[in-house]
Amino acid sequence: MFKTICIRSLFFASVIIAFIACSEEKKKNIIMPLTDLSKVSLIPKPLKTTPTNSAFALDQFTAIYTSKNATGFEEVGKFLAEKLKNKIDLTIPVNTEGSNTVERVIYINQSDSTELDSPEAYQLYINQDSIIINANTSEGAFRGIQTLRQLVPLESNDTLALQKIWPVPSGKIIDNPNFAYRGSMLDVARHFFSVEDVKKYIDLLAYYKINVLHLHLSDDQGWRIEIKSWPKLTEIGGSTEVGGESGGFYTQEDYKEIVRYAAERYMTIIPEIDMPGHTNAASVSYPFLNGNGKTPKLYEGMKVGFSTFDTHKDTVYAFIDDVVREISAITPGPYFHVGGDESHVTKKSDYIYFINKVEKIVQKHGKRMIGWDEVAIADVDATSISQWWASEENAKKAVDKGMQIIVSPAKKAYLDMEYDTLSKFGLHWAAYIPVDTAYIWTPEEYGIPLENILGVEAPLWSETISNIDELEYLAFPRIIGYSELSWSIKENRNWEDYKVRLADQAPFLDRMDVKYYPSPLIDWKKSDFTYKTIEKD
Ligand code: TNX
Repeated sequence: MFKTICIRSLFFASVIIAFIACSEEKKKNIIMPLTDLSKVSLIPKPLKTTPTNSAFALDQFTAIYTSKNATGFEEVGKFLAEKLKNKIDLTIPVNTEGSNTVERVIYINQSDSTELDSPEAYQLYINQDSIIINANTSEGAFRGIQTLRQLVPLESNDTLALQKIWPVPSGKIIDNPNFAYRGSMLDVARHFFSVEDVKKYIDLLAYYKINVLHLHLSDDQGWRIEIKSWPKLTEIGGSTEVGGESGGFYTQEDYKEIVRYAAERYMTIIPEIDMPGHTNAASVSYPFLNGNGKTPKLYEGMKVGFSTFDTHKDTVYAFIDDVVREISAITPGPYFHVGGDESHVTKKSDYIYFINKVEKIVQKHGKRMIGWDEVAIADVDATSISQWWASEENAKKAVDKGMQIIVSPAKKAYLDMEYDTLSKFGLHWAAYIPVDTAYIWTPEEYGIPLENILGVEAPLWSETISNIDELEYLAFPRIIGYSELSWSIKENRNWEDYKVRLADQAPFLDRMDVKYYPSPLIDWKKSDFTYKTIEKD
């Protein structure tokens, strides 16, 4: 085994040297442009960037190689090739053997260097003739290639050179996320979003190194995931949505496809079944669940806080056990979100009793419980996680219990808040959140001790949005700022600098057909950057 690895490494090292020697010959007549790697509009901003002011000449003679014995690395190489094909229409082979047309390499290397001190860390070395991405894990390599995607200019040089060249600015990037949990939530309960819509959102989030998508799968207005042992949940509970349209739901196969697609992008899906409140759709489907003393009816409105499970029936916990078991079995990630917010018609003692019991059910099925900040009033374990959205008192209780906290303050991080009074969609019960307000705050200094912060999540509630264009209007560009707030260290975050880099995202967003909100605070760029190469006789 060791011998094979050595021979392979030697093979790749010699391949790189041979390419370099050979390409020096052919490239003589092209002068690469002066570049400055530290000025490229990367988001999220990397930990450390050192420019060397030259460029790698990406062209048709470039090939991608990956560490072959390292799990997932070849797939990361293929993902990069596919994305570059889409962006610049260049076909770059991955791990081709014995090709003599290859002059330059992008090498995605599994490295055990101790400098790579987290699974998502990577180093990117861009030289004239090689690009090397070092990472401990394929996850780190995946984050690294997102940076590389952002560095490749859309336009090739337009000089007299014989072949098109896309100069990639040279230098070194050392990068590592500030927080391990960098998320967004999508509410598919108030309005249903198709598997295709969710995949598009996942693609956009992954480009900005977001690694968690939390799906809010049930609420008063709809139940959105098939539970085989309780089929009426989707038959009845999935049949409508806010405004009275026809709703919808994911079959377990659909959900698995979302999970698979996310995993391919190193993103964890967190399922949420909100309870004991926000449960009208479940109670309409199976009225024995209902605990508010009324006859449940399908609900298409927006007000919340009127529903509750009956917290004293064993059959309710048997039902919850089935739901958690079926969903956990098709969820590879470590978390199960139980909601727990705004249970205004559940007595406090009943609420505590309920959360205590449900936490144990979640643990029995091998998951860590997450709940909105209210769950901290129950006797929850330190291993459970509180998602802080509103109450400082609850956040403090969670800290006292030693819990990890996901920072999602509604006044700063809610994607469904209107930008301003002219916003086409959104609510404003917490605040107006223009693009600068969304970015100018410091999760590290928001009242939670650093050691309790798991990360940052930006929830997108969907009462006012019913299709992907409307989703994009609220999420973009603000989610791009949240990616930086959770990935980049605070010393690297600065609004004046960020807003220029954000302006430079417009060509990407346009290419991806994202209907972002064109905030007047940003001087949006119309075209992508490029570098001119010069040809010499
Ligand atoms: C509060 S945030 C809710 C949701 C609503 C949202 C609208 C939270 C845990 N609960 O039920 O959709 O406000 O902004």
